[in-house]
Amino acid sequence: MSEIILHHYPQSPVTEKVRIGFGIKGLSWRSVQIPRIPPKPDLMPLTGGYRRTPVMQIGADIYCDSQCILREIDRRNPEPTFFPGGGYGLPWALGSWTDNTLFELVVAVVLGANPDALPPDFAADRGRLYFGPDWDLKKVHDDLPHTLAQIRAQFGWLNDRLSHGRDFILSAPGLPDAFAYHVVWFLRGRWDGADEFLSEFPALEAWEARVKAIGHGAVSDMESGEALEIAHRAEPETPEQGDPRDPQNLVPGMRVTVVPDSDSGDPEVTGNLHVVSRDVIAILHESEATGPVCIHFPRTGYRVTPT
Ligand SMILES: N[C@@H](CCC(=O)N[C@@H](CS)C(=O)NCC(=O)O)C(=O)O
Repeated sequence: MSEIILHHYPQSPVTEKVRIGFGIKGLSWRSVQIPRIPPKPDLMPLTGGYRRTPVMQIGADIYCDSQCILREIDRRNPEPTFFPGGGYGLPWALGSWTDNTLFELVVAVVLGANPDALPPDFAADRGRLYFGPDWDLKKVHDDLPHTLAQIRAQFGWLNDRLSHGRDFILSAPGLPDAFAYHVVWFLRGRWDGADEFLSEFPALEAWEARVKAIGHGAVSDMESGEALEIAHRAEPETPEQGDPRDPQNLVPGMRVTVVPDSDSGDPEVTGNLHVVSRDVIAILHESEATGPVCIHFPRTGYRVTPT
């Protein structure tokens, strides 16, 4: 069976969510380190131009976005469950809160606390990605008291959930823990004021230590060239799949573009639809370095447009 290869870099908070997911499942995986800002020449042939972090590769199947990665990991490794105590469905909605509302607030603190200390190319890249074409980190900085008030109230919800004899958000480690943990990990690791700010939330801090102890599974490094060779040697293993109820009338074979549905300036990925379903879509794409690959995306948060 093909190995799990994760393309990422250590500082990536969204990847920390996935790494904890791998830890919950007790997986062995290979780690390919990619650059923090474009160009990412050994990633682009695999993803067709999708530039975000992380990306998972299994043979010639490529999974873009942490939501898609965690869903696939759960499909391939149902035990231990990501949904202990029968907590199905709702964790994805919780993830929508942590990944959007809460993550954006924490990004504002991390980038806005001391914008002059950021490397200019990094500030320009992330400024555009997270705050739109009119990004202005000075304004983000000036708004920090408001931003922190928003985070404080929302961390209070998590602290409350964890304050009544609960070790994890559900009855055992699960997807909601990975979702909530990555924003706390991000703030803790990248903002000088975090230790003081988080000390208001003892139950959250105790839970944070428990989630950290789960770890990342068993990881070993791989060079990016080897990952490209693996994709080249493999064939995509995902069978074609259509969905007669698709609201956009998308069908396999259609040529489409896929792009994050936000004002982030992310590049579009173009290919022929291979899988259409309620939760994910996948396209076939080809490059000289990889041959044919099947690139998977979540439906939520992504816009699919026939060309
Ligand atoms: N919705 C995406 C968001 C991924 C994301 O924004 N990741 C950050 C890093 S934590 C990123 O891509 N930054 C720009 C980059 O790595 O080029 C997911 O859940 O995977």
